[in-house]
Amino acid sequence: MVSIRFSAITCFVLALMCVRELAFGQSGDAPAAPPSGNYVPILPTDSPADIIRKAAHVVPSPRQLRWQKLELTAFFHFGINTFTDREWGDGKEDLRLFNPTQLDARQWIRVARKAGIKQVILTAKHHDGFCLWPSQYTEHTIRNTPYKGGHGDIVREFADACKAAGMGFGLYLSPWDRNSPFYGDSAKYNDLFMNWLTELLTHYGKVDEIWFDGANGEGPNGKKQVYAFEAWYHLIRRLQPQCVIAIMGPDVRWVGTETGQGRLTEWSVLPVNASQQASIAANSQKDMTFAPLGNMMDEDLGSRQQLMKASGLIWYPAETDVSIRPGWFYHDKEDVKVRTPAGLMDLYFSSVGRNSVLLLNIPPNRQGLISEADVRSLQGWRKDMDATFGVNLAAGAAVASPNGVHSRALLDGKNETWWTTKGSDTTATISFKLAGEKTFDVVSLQEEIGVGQRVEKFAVEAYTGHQWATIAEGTTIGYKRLIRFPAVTTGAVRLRILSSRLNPTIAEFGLYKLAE
Ligand code: FUL
Repeated sequence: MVSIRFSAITCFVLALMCVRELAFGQSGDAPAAPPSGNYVPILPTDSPADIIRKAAHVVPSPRQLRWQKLELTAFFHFGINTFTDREWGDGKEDLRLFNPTQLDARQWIRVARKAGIKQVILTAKHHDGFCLWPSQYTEHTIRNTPYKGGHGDIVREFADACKAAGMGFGLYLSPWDRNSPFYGDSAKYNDLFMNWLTELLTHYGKVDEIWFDGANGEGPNGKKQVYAFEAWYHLIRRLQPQCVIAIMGPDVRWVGTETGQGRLTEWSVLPVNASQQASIAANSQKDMTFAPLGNMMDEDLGSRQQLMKASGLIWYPAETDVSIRPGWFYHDKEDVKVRTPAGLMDLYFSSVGRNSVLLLNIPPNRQGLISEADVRSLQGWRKDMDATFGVNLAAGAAVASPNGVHSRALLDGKNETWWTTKGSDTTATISFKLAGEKTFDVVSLQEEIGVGQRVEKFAVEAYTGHQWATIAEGTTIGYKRLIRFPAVTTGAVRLRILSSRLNPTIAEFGLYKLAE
């Protein structure tokens, strides 16, 4: 039964592939609509070439694509730990300690928005079990704190502030719970968790992201809690179908560190094994609802070699979570350790610039506000970002690529239009005759991931008067690849695509000069 369904889907995917290739070969206009589907099964009869071809056609779901384009998202770690000066509470905290006297979620959102952040996530409940909303399923909530005389609801204030500002709204809900007496009694706790999720997904309007982390400490009496991830995913899909489920979830993958460093080679198409495939088959062929397996910290997740071992392929993009301070929660003593604007710029290059979304934690303080030190750094960073990326020095260049089509797309500022090659070419050289001599030290490359991730190796060269010199090179591009190098002054640049899984599709090309 399962294999019949797989074959039907495979035929459909292959048919779509054929339609697309014909469209590519025929004209230089924008190619036909891409195939849809962020999952494809591998059949025992597939050759290595078939597998690579399939990998090149796996695409993000609409919710994954929206999320990827956000580039910059933020975390707000706030809760009882803010008042106990701890990172992990034990669930026994005196709730009378929780009393942010000037809390203003609109200030958090203003600060984030001015920094260019497009979506934000609040720790509705961290490992200590304290709920920032007045849940009816536990007494360990904001209702039993002095905040607003027990009538406060910080999830509500946060949701309202997001909606008023047009900011994406997300919630972190820790599966690990050090307060609940049910934790470790798997069925009972999973029911409670479903109730919490239902409250959060039904009382606060549209939710754009739910973030589950993987911590799974021991319950009372040393019992191990087994999380009912699949039931939680189904609930989220039913109540908030547009919501991405991050980290311990099927839509967004943890990059594997908390240092802010993404991989130099970062594939968004990853292999799934037989048991994950069975889980996908049991649910639906198109929408993944399995908990991620495998070690997300491995350096190589998606190379050709990894794909050869797969039972199926999925679109599973990386998110880089990192804090603006050493800790996730606010601590006075870390006011002097806030990342500088230059440090934040480094994070941008090592996360967004490596085919990942940045999730930057900005923890509100005990007053319930983002501290001055963090605000200053974020403003300085934004100023540098605007000064750097405000003007594309490649704009107005004359573009030529002998085996390419739709060259105008490279400089039109639109991700949805793209350059590609004729026939079945997987290598190409695109030359840019700049509008005069320009000085730059950053190159920005973007693939149109709406049709898949394909480029495996590239080089950028500048003409130095006598010859072409390599100024940047790399492997994957994906949604965005940024590379810094010593400043170059030249009137001619070329991008060489040296290897690609299928016709490369480049959406945008940019040259920039870093702010002084
Ligand atoms: C981790 C947690 O243990 C940290 O406290 C923090 O919330 C981080 C984002 O995820 O797993």
